[in-house]
Amino acid sequence: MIPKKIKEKILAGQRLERSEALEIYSSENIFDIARLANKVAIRYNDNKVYFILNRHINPTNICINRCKFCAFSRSKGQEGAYELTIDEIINKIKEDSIKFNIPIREVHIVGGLHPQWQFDYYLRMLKEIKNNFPHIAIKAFTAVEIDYMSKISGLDIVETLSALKKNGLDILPGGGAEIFAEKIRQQLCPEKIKGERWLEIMEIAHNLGIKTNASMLYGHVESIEDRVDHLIRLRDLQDKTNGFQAFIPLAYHPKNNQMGGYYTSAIEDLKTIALSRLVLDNFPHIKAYWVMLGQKISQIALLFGADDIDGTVIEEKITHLAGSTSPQIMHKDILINIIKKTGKRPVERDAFYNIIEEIS
Ligand code: V47
Ligand code: SF4
Repeated sequence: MIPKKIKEKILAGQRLERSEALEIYSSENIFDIARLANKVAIRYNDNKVYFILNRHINPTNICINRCKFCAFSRSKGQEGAYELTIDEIINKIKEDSIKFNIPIREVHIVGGLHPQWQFDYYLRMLKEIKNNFPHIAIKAFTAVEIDYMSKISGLDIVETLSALKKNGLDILPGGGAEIFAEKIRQQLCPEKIKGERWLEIMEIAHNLGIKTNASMLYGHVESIEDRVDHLIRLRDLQDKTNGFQAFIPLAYHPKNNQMGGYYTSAIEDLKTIALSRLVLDNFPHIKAYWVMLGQKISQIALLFGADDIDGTVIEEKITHLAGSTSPQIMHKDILINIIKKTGKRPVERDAFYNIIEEIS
């Protein structure tokens, strides 16, 4: 049972303490948790659930970090390693409207930390995409990649982000946050930037007027306390900058990586979505990423506090290589149908959450 005092606090719109977040998560009454989180979601976004026509592109899987949970990355020269040319990237975006009949509005670009690529390559990539598709927003490069680009270019983070923005970068995705707790992070990804650095880069991006997302990789070796700590650190930064658009809990996938373990359970997925909605009282959107949650759990997540189901995606490697059984692509009519069946109102959005169309 969730104590009455905590329920009243949530209904009055008051901020939850760490201990209260833990109490909510430990409750076995998932229906109570759902009702509360759904009420909060409605307070922020009415009955709307957002989706976007987007496509993912991973320019290379060659990465010097080799995080232990990652099934996507390869070392240079290893079987399966690949590098896309800028023309190949442009062609992928072109084929979306023709082959799949999807006029995409956003590209989501993340990849490995390539040992040879120069900063200029990333700038040209953005510029060429913008020149060819001026109407498509570019959400690209995690804070981990931004830190790496700053190292290879010799520029500081402000200069690195400013150059990327000048060449077409619109938004930063939320990846690379994993879990901030240092002890766990060391087990997951010892080579990766620390949680503090991830937050610092996001703060700089926000101060430059670049909106970003945030994520949390959950369901591996972290504790519930680590999850709550992660959420509270994000909430603290959002209090300062108000630069985060959406939070995406990323369900751990255990296949073909060094860590192994288990898939997350449905209960864990739904509770984590709800807890995110309840703790992140200053985040406008909570995303139920269907690629990781699957079509059915992501649909139920829309009744557990999520107000966004991401998009068409079209091609996804990171989760599929780690054992996702979701399809690669989700067409607009299916997204609309999933949302409608929850009793919510589907809303097509752009990359900045401007409404394109409310579907009745
Ligand atoms: O940063 C890697 C995670 C992230 C695994 O901002 C894994 O709108 C689960 O960040 N199991 C990339 N997760 C995905 C991501 C994302 C996705 C959709 C939308 C947005 C957004 C961001 O995937 C990585 C890492 O945290 N990841 N391996 C795995 N085995
Ligand atoms: Fe590289 Fe990102 Fe995979 Fe880590 S999660 S190995 S940084 S591609």
